[in-house]
Amino acid sequence: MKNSKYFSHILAMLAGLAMTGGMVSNASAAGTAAGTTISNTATVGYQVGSIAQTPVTSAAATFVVDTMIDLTVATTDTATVKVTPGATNQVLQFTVTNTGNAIQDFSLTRIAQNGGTGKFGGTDNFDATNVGIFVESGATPGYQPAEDTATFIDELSADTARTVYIVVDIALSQANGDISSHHLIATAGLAGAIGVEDPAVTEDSGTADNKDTVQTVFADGDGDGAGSIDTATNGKHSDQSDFEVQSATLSISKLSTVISDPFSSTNPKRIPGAVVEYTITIDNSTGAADATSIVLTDLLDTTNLTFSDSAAYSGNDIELNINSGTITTYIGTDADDDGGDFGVITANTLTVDFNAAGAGFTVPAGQSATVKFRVTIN
Ligand SMILES: [Ca+2]
Ligand SMILES: [Ca+2]
Ligand SMILES: [Ca+2]
Repeated sequence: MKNSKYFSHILAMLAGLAMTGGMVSNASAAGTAAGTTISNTATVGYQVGSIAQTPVTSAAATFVVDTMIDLTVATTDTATVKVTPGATNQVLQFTVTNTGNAIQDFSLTRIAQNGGTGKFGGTDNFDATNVGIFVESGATPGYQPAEDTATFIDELSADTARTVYIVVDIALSQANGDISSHHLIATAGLAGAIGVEDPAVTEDSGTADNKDTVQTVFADGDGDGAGSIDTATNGKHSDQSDFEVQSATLSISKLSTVISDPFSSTNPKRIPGAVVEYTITIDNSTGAADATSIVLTDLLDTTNLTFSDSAAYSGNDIELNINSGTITTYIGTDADDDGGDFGVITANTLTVDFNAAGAGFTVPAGQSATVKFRVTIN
């Protein structure tokens, strides 16, 4: 009987511990909310002469939970964001998470990396232009200039996050492989003024604990890990992401080969009456992006040369060969209804604009194209 009583007491204790464990796991990751009043009493039970006496209970010990400022800035980009020279509204994406225990505003600033290593390993070598920082409105995923217009995070609850964009333009002069790296810094602000950017929080590190007032403690980490962009426990956090320029790197070259002269087709020379073939090479072999809408023009020296209706290329006079395999040919001197002509679109000029619409042709990244045509020496 005594033993069973003892065991039931142990079971009750275990149940109590289990309940405590459950309460901890149900608490938010940010912990107990700032300003929560916690009040406890202590009780002692005792016996006198084997007779249980009325338990004695203390006065309540009451205090309020202080504000812990904590936040995490993290990019959601997993590699450099690829951009084209001249592109506008290019976006680096981050999340800002309130990991503290109270509602806060968060102000947003950017620091442009100046040289050194980018987030994803490249070396920063240029600054983007027309930089803005905007908060996702929640209306449509991704950055929409007309929708995502807020420039600070307003009244962010504990344990919640918002998406933030650094938005830039890329100068037309940037070259393939250029890197522009950016740090987003969020700074914890006060809260309460809805729709208004409240001032930055100051902490109460220099004052003694007052159990009856909500004091503020910074608990944030060092975002860049080097103490240069932000430091631990300064009410800020940061992360970094990079733009990488991907561009076509077009070069063009022009060579001539003599095909025949009026006297020899085995060892022809460049005498009057000789036929010469021009080969123009448009090279994008080192480019990282397709070169599109290419229109080739070549003003001929018609004092000394005559365009040849050679029919040398599948019965036509001009050949466009993309990546040594995709061949299109054109009649040279008819009206330009086929995408290649001599002297029709522009006098004395060879024009290859690909199709009847004049849309131009594409040389994909890593490839080249040649245009061939023949002339006779006057
Ligand atoms: Ca949006
Ligand atoms: Ca506010
Ligand atoms: Ca910090």
